[in-house]
Amino acid sequence: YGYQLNPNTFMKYSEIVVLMKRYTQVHNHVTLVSYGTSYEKRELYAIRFTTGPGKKTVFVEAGMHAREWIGTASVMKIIERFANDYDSDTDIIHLLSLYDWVFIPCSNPDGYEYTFYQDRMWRKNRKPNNRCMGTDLNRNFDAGWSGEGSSSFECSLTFHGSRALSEPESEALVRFIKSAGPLIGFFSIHSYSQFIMPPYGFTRQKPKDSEELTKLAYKAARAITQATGSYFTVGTPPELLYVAGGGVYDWVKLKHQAKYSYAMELRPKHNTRNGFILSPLNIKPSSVELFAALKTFANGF
Ligand code: ING
Ligand code: ZN
Repeated sequence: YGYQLNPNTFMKYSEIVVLMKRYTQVHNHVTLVSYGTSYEKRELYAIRFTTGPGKKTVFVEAGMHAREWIGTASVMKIIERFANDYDSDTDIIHLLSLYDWVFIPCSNPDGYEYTFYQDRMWRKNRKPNNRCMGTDLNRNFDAGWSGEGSSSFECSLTFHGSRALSEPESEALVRFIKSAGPLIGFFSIHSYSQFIMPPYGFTRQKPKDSEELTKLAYKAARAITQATGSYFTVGTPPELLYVAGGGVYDWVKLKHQAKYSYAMELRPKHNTRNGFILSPLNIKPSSVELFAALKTFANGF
């Protein structure tokens, strides 16, 4: 039993919230956390799964960039599994025996909503600046903030904001991460390109444990290929894309001591044309890919 997602549609934020509330109502191992409010006064939600005290937390965040719908949808499918199958699915039972799990399916709900009704290609949040709307939330955190790969121009897609954590969505997320207890893993889910990216994004330098983190990323990439046949490339943002300061996963690695901090780019592959706009038929396989990766990571921490 349990509430089933329609596998064939991308949900609006209001539908996502309704579903998460239902999971909390019918399951004791599920808690919905309202961790703040967006600029347009939407509640920011995280959903936590736990089957007992004393465990470290794996934290998965998606939807920071409004147009990257597949991340939100894939995380919602995984949330559905953690909610409904916690006593029947041996994978879920095992993952919940290892760690507590926190998921944020949509950390930028104002932007996300805007992509449904106004501009499908919107990326930033929706707080106005003097000349243009919105800050790139993944350039607004306090790790290499305002450095290379971000823009001080308000109208840019990668505007870093007036100061680190100038935006209600990033400020609330940092406060919530700090309150979430010791993290073992952190995943920032984006699209697209099919990449698994160990830290860092803000510099070409590598953390001391880079080799270990990279090895585990290769293992996760192989698990994805076994699960669906898709290929994911492993490398840091500077190696595969560009240097980009102010990202949340760098902040978590650098300032919040979560050893295993990764960013992922989900379907479709790199250099696909219009890759943000993809058929909902991708939701199921993309969630299978993300799940295969998360499972491999959790077993390898
Ligand atoms: N890609 C990410 C971006 O924010 C990234 C890549 C992740 C850079 C983490 C730095 C840190 O640009 C997308 N598609 O948004
Ligand atoms: Zn993104």
